[in-house]
Amino acid sequence: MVKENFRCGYIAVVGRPNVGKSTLINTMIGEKVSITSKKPQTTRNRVLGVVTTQTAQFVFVDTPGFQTKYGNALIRGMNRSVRASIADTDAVVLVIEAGGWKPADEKVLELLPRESSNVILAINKVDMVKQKDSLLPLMAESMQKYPFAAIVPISAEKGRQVTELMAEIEKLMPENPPFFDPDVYTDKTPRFLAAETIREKAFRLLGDELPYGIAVTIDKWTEDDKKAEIIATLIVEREAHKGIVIGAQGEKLREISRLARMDIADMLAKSVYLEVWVRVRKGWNDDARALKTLGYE
Ligand SMILES: Nc1nc2c(ncn2[C@@H]2O[C@H](COP(=O)(O)OP(=O)(O)OP(=O)(O)O)[C@@H](O)[C@H]2O)c(=O)[nH]1
Ligand SMILES: [Mg+2]
Repeated sequence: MVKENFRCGYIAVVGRPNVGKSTLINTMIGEKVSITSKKPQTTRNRVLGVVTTQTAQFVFVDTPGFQTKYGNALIRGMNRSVRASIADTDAVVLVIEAGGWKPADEKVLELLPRESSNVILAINKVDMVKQKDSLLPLMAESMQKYPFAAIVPISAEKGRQVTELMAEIEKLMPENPPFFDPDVYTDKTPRFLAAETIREKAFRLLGDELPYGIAVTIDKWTEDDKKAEIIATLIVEREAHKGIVIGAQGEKLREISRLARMDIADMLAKSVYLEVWVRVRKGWNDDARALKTLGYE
């Protein structure tokens, strides 16, 4: 039985790269639906994270960090998906960092509809701020920039004030019956989440330059009640990158696989055998057809 006044809506979480959008969504959902890393441009696809309470069902849309610098086909597609998410959702949470507004944050602000009363500002990473009283001027400054429906300082990582943020979001959501089953928490398949987990480990373990040229495909997936056997390929852009990903005596690749296997085993709640290969595909991130086969649209 659906309660009267039940609310359900789509909420886009937007912001420049690396402000903590995916971390925030994972914290709100209480499950890992979106990979995170210290490096910008971690998220590439729109990912839904669903959480159902007694009174509402939140359908969060994680978006790639909005890029203003340079654009290959992958980045252009990522930016398109940010714009589309803003247009298609009932509410928007704009995330910035407690350090203050940056030019790249202002660019995201420009994407928002002028008159909307459905935008909330989340000021993230407050755990990094020593002077807590610097938050009040930042909140006042933010109100001058846009008529936010609410401004909530949070720490996505530490889970601070996240319940308060969700209460503010709930106020903006329309009355609707739930769109998803209450035990659904994402629209992504275990296959997609496994590929993303491998990409996350590569992102985290490799140097600064390499991750942007990395993609992952799942080539084989067999599963029974107790175990899963997965064969995947890490795709790199250049021949020279192959050796870096593999590392001396295969050390790097082994560590990427080991960490990914543990997370995937957790996710599937069964034992996992994971084999990861490395292959070169030149210029995949600027090639429309390659992007499509890799699941980036
Ligand atoms: N100290 C601190 N770090 C945080 C907090 N939230 C996120 N981070 C860190 O910020 C980095 C970026 O987090 P992500 O969630 O990947 O950021 P994102 O906005 O999704 O980034 P893109 O997908 O690249 O646009 C990671 O290293 C997180 O651990 C927070 O509340 N406090
Ligand atoms: Mg992200």
